[in-house]
Amino acid sequence: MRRGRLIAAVALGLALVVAVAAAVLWVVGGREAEKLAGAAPSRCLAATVDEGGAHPGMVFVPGGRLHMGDTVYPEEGPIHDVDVKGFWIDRHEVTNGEFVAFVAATGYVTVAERTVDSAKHPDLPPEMREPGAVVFVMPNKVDGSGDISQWWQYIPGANWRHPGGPDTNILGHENYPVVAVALEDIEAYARWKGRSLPDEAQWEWAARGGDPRPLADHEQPKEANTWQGIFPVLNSGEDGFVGLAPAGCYKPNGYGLYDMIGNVWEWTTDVNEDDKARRVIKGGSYLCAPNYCMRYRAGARQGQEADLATSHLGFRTILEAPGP
Ligand SMILES: [Ca+2]
Ligand SMILES: [Ca+2]
Repeated sequence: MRRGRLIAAVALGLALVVAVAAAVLWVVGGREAEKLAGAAPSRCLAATVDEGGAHPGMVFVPGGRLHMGDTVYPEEGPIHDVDVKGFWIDRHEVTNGEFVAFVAATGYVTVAERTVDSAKHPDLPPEMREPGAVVFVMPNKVDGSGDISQWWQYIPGANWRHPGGPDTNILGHENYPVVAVALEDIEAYARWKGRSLPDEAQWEWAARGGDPRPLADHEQPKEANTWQGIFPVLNSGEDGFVGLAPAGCYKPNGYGLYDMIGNVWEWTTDVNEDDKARRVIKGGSYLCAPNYCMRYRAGARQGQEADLATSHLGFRTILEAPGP
């Protein structure tokens, strides 16, 4: 009996702690939303006037046969056929404004805001156990391109609210894509929205914009936020943005989807064949240049640790529902 009471008391105590923590997080999330609401509007987001329809903010992509893959890097081939059913997909990369609404409503804390699980990562150096994210920091010069730590830094305190590190924030950037989100975070977001995440074939099919085949020329696209110049030391910003752009600054593809190529890489649910702890990401980012990462193509792909938040990676959601 006494033991039962003790367990009940402990359970009640734990429930109270969780409730208080949730309330605090909800308030913090709410404040973040208030601050964002008062921030100066970001530019672009070309399709702010949504035409409505069954699923506002989403576009229906009809089904078809995708010639999946490409021929630039070995991991893209061989090109093979995949049948894809029709589905809805977000017109834009998910923005900071959309993510803050999720956090304000749920009190969700992202992976990059939590202490790293030492059981999962026993070999990490102490500085990488602090909550944080990997951030691109442009170097003045580099010694070859083999050592990516010359431009990627793990910065404690970097997360979706502070994408460049603790001294940065997202005020005025509500239309920019949210970054520094791990797979677990975006799964939670998609659940909250009643949606799911694209697999690689769905994402690639949507990115092709109605053309089932990879483009024959592998030129750097003009209508996408990529890197012009010599990565990582010289970026002319010819496309209008040296860093991230707000969502929807470039022409949409054939389905009316913005920034499938470039701006931020986007998560898919496909497990990477070479490392099961990784998922496939697609589309390349504002850091992709002809001399380093020609992955500004629908068929390009890269593996990414599922629990590592980075400053060039975001996402969009899908909805498997009947078309209009
Ligand atoms: Ca650019
Ligand atoms: Ca993108």
